Amino acid sequence: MSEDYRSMWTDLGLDLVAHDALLSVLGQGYQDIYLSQKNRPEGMAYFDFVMSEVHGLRIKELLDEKAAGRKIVGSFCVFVPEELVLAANATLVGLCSGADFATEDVERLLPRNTCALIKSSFGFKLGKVCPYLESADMIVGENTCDGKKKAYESLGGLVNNLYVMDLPQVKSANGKALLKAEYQRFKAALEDLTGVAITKESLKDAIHTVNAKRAAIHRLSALRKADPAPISGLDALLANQVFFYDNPARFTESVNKICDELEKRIAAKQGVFPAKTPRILVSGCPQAVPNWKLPMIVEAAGAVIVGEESCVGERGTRHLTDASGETVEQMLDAIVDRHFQVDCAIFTPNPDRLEHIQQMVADYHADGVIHYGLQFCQPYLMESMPVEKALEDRQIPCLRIETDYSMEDVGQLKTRIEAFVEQLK
Ligand code: BJ8
Repeated sequence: MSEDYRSMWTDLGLDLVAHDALLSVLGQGYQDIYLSQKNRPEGMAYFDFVMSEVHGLRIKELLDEKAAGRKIVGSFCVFVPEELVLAANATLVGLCSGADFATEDVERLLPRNTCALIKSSFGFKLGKVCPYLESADMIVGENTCDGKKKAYESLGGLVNNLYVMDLPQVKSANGKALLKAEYQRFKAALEDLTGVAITKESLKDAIHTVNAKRAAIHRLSALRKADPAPISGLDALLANQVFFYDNPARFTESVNKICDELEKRIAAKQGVFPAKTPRILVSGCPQAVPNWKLPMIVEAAGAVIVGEESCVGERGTRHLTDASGETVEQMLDAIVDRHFQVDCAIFTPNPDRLEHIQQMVADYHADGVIHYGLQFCQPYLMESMPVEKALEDRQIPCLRIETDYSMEDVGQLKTRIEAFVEQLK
């Protein structure tokens, strides 16, 4: 970190000892996993910098925004529309966490058999180590899976600014009407928080800003179709992770710069791995920073990850919002239309996800799929079985793994993934 941010962290109420421990694990993990990669695009230096300043400069920027009167909104789900947040003159940051912390304290509030993503978010709060959580003026929870919706009842007692959004579970007309009603309620809550009324001009601008971010990721994804792959799955995942908390315009510019570089690499047939390296699509639960366990194992086993069917990946970013509306109401409808296409496993039935996985296999020329399920995540573990069957019916190899954030199963995962990669060769 380029500056001493300790007084900033103290003011935010962080536990400096615990926070130092977290930063040192994060820094070491990043060093071992990311900085040891070979042949990375030069543009990844930006993301290395972002990661080195993830609790430093970015937090200072957010606090400067707050000092200038802007509000910070934290969220745990891609159903929280960034367009509305930006249009209300606030900044959205993702709060999902990818590391275990304060586990004993967490298990006094949540059952042991709760997924690692939920436990980790609680651990970051109870351990007082997350400056994003502590900077947020509003924290948005959502009624998606049972684990999240019940956990927010407890989280409400730990933070004083929790807003819970109700979400549909069925892709019906009623489901869509509920989403619209909830986005209208959220819009009113944001306007109340910021004191800024959302106008057609501010909403149109916000739609363009978020679409530009998504379009940059679409461009990056399209370049991953090339063989040899011009960027590792690890690096592409990092860009998808940083999507959730970087300044939007700067993020868009940085991803586009990497894409310019990747286009040249592709023209020169230059890859991070040799041509014909086995290509894998990862499908399933979101992988939040610093959860890099799976791509680290896959790419060390001699395969390359070419796409993520995940909310930290294509499920989260794949559709743009139609910006052609001329009224706030029309643009709100467009935001509903865009988000209602997200095929999270909380929906029942959820055939769109199955189709999307197969489409991604074809588009990214994947040789096989690894279905990534977090332990105790009923929606994705339940869907992993029909996903495996549908893929195998089409002779697409599929490996279902169920894991958590600990490193205890690395040896076992390595063995299974190496055997899977051998099968693809
Ligand atoms: S739209 S995937 S971001 S809910 S891993 S907490 S599902 S038990 S994260 Fe998600 Fe929104 Fe859906 Fe996407 Fe529950 Fe499963 Fe845990 Fe999960």
